[in-house]
Amino acid sequence: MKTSILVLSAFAVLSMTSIPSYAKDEMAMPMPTTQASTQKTIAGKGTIVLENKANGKVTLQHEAIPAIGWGAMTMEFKVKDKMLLDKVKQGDKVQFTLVLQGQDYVITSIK
Ligand SMILES: [Cu+2]
Repeated sequence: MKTSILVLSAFAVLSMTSIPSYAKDEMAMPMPTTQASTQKTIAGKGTIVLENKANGKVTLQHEAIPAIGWGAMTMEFKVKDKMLLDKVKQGDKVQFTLVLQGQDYVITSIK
């Protein structure tokens, strides 16, 4: 008797926590859930070490990005559109956003 009450309340807690988050996702993005999770935007801050507009790449010394478990580091990113690099130059302090594209995080905005 006690056990079944425990199981029932555990189930109730699970459904209470999972249903609202699904509902929220659907309201925010009218996309399939699988698509939505890969298109999640991550925000970061950093300094431009080297911009390589010709190749659509930029090397950033970025601060920690806890959302994806990264510490601070210097690394090269691809940019989604080379035009994004028009308004930035070496040494600029920037804020940027990333989305996961395949295996790589690609910069979708930088300023
Ligand atoms: Cu990094």
